[in-house]
Amino acid sequence: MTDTNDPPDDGDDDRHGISDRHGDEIDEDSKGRQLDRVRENPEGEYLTTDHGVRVEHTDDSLKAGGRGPTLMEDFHFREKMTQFDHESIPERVVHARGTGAHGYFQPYGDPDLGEYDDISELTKASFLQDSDRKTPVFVRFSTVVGSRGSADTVRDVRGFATKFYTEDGNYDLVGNNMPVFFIQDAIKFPDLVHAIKPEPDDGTPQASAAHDTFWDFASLMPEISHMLMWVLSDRALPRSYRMMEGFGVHTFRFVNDEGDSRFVKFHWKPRYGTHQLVWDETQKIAGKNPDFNREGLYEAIENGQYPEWELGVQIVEEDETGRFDFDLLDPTKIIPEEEVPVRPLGKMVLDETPDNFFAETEQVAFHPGNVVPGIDFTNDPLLQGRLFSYQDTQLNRFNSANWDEIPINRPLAKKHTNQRAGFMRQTINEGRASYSPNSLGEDYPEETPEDEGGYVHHAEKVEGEKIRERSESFHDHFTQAKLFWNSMTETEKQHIVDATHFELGKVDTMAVRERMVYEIFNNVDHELARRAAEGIGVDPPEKPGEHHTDHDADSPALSMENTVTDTIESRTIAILVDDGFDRAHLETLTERLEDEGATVKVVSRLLGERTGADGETVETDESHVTTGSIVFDAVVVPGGSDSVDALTEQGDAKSFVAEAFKHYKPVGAIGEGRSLLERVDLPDEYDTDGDGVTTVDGLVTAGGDDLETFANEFVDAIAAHRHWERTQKEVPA
Ligand code: HDE
Repeated sequence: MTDTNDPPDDGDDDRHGISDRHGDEIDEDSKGRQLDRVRENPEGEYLTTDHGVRVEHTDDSLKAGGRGPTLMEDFHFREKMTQFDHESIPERVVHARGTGAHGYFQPYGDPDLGEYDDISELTKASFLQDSDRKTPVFVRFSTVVGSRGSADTVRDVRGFATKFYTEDGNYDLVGNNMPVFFIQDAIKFPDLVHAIKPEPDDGTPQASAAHDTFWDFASLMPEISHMLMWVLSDRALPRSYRMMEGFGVHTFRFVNDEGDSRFVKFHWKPRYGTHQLVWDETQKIAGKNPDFNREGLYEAIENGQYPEWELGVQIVEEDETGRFDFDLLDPTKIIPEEEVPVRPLGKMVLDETPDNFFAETEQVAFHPGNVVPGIDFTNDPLLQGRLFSYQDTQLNRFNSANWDEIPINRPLAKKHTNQRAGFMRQTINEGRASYSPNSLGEDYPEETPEDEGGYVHHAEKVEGEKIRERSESFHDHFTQAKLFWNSMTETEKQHIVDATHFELGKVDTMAVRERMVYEIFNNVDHELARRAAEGIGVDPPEKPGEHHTDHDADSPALSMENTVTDTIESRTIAILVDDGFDRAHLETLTERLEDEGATVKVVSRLLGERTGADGETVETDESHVTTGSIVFDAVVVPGGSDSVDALTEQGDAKSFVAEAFKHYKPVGAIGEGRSLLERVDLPDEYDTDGDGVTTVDGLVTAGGDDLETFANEFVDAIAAHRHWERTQKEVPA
């Protein structure tokens, strides 16, 4: 009999030439193929009951006469309604709102591992060894605080959870887009989550930390300081999931065949760079398109602009931990990348969207305790607590210990246990013996010795007294928060200060605002404390707090400005037109931008066709009703006098450009298109009248017909992402 975990028995080892249901070539042991076995498509099929009986009529219940009562015997009605009544499961207590995608991980052939020769010297994890072997993955991205139906673009940490379906079993790397955490010990997690979630009396606010209980808690918990810097920074406002870093947060272990163990920190580096939205934009997007990040993920994949990350590790020998002035087991600390470089191991590509949100993204269940030989834990007290919590929470979500049997969670590796029962058991295990040892089943399933792949925990020596206390080595809460602040550019610092004004501005209790300024910010950095205080009605402190550190060390890797700025791949650009637009401008630019890997959308006052000056039409992709500049990375206005005359009369077109300007985005205009910029009343230094191509602070204009130079400069301006150097004037947007 076939076990659904078994690889298909086609026999030969040629991994190519097998097609999935879309006709695409897939690996024979891919997750897609495993999922194909349970996929169903109603095309051409009859509607049936849950038990396969064909349904003749589903629009009226069975009644005693047209105006009579509904009859109990209507099995179709009862079944349909019962299914409906039970079709929700509890949302995740945190990370409820998320989206996911399938893809693969592929190790590099000859990665630069510094002093180490090859990966096998570091770990025996098989999925990291062979550059010919792609391991299927499913990744779920999420916000933390908001409910399942909340908006994507809130200020929050983003979850970045990856399930690797390796040949040695599932490995879950359940990380975040920030490398540190709020608390040091898992026992504080329920307190943290209670404080940050909507307040228990009135259930507000949704998906936001900006309320009294969170900041009350924060102001009393100095260990939160470093994480607060991240959450108040633009890291909490990612432009898209494919443009954020990921981190394992805790220190883990790599273990090789000889049993040698080293400490590692996991990093995901995005191919498209680490980019942000601006705060004003995030709030508007939350109204205009609350699904912005999830739609962006799907669109990028469907356009072939596959999200991609490089997986890397920082490696520390066990006997080298003394070189740091913090404890590697403390999850509120990073190892600066300048001190210990991130060594690249391979890349992950997301190239397939799920077919069914519930069955895949909602039912996927992660657990940091899912590790494979070669990867092990440390005594980080936050990690240790997580090892309990995730199994437990899945029991709550699925109401069954068999959550691992659901297709999205099922390993590709063979699975044989002595568990055979429980709610919703899927597997039909044969045989009488479901215990170990047994003689009736010839002692199968049998244990695997370590050298044949059995998981053996690293034999760390552990000795201690039973105590409830925090290690001395966890006591410095401000040095790295200051390191983060020092590493920010002035723009990034200003964004952090602005964030304190919003977040604490929403706090009613003055004592909480004061405690945040005096007990937390003033111990991180005196200037930060003074600037924060000014916006929230608190007297700025006269001198630095008693725990502040004076160090001026920085880590350039922490600034989002030191990121990839040489590609426009997967960016979205709006072209604003009305009837009478210049076709050469539209077509030349569209072609060039698409060649560079961007997506171009024609935006106009209404959907439907717009007619160019040459009498030919173009289809509008989005109207001002359905979109806004907030969801684009850049905007360009082609020439064509009738088109531009019409645009200059439209408030929506003007605010489109004005908002793009206000949000520091590249704005381009060609020929007559420049008069729309004039109508927007930009600050004086942005002169748009020149003859040739002029670029100032991401504002690119062309007087003549030199489209090639225009396109080159516009592409560079988009690649740079946002133009913080731009002078802001009170642009009415
Ligand atoms: Fe989680 N976390 N967490 N967490 N976490 C959950 O598990 C928990 C922590 C993270 O897309 C829950 O299945 C405790 C750190 C992600 O399905 C729950 C502690 C990091 C996701 C849980 C932490 C994370 C979760 C809720 C402190 C980054 C979403 C639903 C000890 C390294 C996974 C679920 C997905 C989800 C507990 C701290 C990442 C309740 C007790 C640190 C990405 O089990």
